[in-house]
Amino acid sequence: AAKESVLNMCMDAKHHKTEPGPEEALHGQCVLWKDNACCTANTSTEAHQDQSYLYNFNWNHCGVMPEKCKQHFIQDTCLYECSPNLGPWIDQVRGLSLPPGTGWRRERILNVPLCKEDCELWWEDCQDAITCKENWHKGWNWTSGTNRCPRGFMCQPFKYVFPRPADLCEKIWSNSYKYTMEHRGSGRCIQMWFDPANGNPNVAVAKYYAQNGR
Ligand code: FOL
Repeated sequence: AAKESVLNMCMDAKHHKTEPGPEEALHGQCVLWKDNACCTANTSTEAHQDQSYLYNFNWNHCGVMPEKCKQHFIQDTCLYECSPNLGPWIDQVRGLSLPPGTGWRRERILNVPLCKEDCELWWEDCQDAITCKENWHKGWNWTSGTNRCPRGFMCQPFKYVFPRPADLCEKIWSNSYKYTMEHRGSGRCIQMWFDPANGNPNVAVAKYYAQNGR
C-alpha cells in the first residue's frame, strides 16, 4: 500500500525518540502508549508537571489552571510526545523560521483530524480557565525563563479567547489539530483519549489517511 513509510514513526522534534518502541515505565496519563511510544519515561513524567523542562511552558500564566482542564493539556502533551501514529500529518518546519540555536524542532504536526468529542470535552472542561493568548506557540515574553503574557495581552476566560471548540483545538498549537465532525471509534479521527485494553485506535486512523490522503 502507498505511503507505508509514514506509519509507525516519530517526528523529528525536541524530545521524540528516533524510532517508536515499547516503554514499560510511562507515567500517568501517558501509559496508553506504553506498548509503542515515541516518548521516554522521563518525558512522560515531565508531561504531568505544571512547568516541565520540556518547553519551560507554564499552564498557569494567568492564574492556576483548573484541574479538569489541565488533564486535557496533559493528555495533549502525551499524544504529541508519545504517539507513533501522527506520521500522515508531519510537516517540515521551514529553515527560515529556525535560526541556528533557537529552533526547537525540525518537524511539526499539521491538521491532525481530532475527534469531535475529544475537542468538545477539552473546550467544555476549560471554560473556567484563563489565558492571554490564542496561539501558545509564539509571541510570549520569555525574559523570566518561562512564558509570561506579553505587554498588551489581557488575561481573559477561555470562552472569550476561544469562542468555539474549533478555535481552541485549531488555534492553540498553530493548526496542529483540525476540528472534525468525525466521531470517536469511527476510524476517521485521532483520539487524545482511548482505552488501551482495546489497542490503540489511532493505528487504523493513520493507516486510513496514509492510503486515502488527508
Ligand atoms: N501539542 C500539540 N498538539 N501540538 C504542538 O505542536 C505542541 N507543541 C508544544 C506542546 N504541545 C503541543 C510545544 N510548545 C515554545 C512555546 C510552546 C511550545 C514550544 C516552544 C516557544 O519557545 N515559543 C517561542 C518561539 C519559539 C520559536 O518560534 O522557535 C515564543 O515566541 O513564545
